[in-house]
Amino acid sequence: MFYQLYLVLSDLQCHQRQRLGGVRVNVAVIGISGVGKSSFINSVRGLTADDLGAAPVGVTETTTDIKAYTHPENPSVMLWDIPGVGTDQFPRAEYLQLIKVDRYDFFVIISATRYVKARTERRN
Ligand SMILES: Nc1nc2c(ncn2[C@@H]2O[C@H](COP(=O)(O)OP(=O)(O)OP(=O)(O)O)[C@@H](O)[C@H]2O)c(=O)[nH]1
Ligand SMILES: [Mg+2]
Repeated sequence: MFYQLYLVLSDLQCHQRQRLGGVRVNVAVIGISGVGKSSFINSVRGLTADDLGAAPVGVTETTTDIKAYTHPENPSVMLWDIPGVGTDQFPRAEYLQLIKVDRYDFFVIISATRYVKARTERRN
C-alpha cells in the first residue's frame, strides 16, 4: 500500500515541477491513531524512525502536534504529519477545525482496513 501511495506522491511531484514551478503543495496524512501515518511519511522520505529528522513513531498516541516535513526531492511538497483522529486531544467532532483543514491541498488517508460503504455512513 505504501508503494502505491509513494507512486501517487511521485506523480504529484512530477506534475508540480512541470506545471506549477515552486508553488507549495500541502499534503495532509490523516487517519486514526497508530495506523502508520508517521511511518508512511518516513518511508516517502526514505527514512526509518531512528534516522535524524524522521517523524517520531510509536505504539501509543505518538504524534501530538502537527508537523510538516519536506519531500527530499521537491521541497515544495510538504507532508504534514497529523495526530490521529478521535483521540482526546483531537476528537472527531473538532478534527477538521483542529487540523486547520483548509490549509491542505491533498489528503492521504491511511487505513489498516478495507474501505466499505458502511464506514462512510453517518453514525447516530
Ligand atoms: N506491521 C506494520 N506495522 C506498522 C506499519 N506502519 C507502522 N507500523 C507500526 O505501527 C505503530 C504506529 O506507527 P506510527 O507511524 O507511529 O503510527 P501513527 O499513525 O503516526 O500513530 P500516531 O502518531 O499515534 O497517530 C508503530 O509501532 C509502527 O512501527 C506497517 O505498515 N505494518
Ligand atoms: Mg504519528
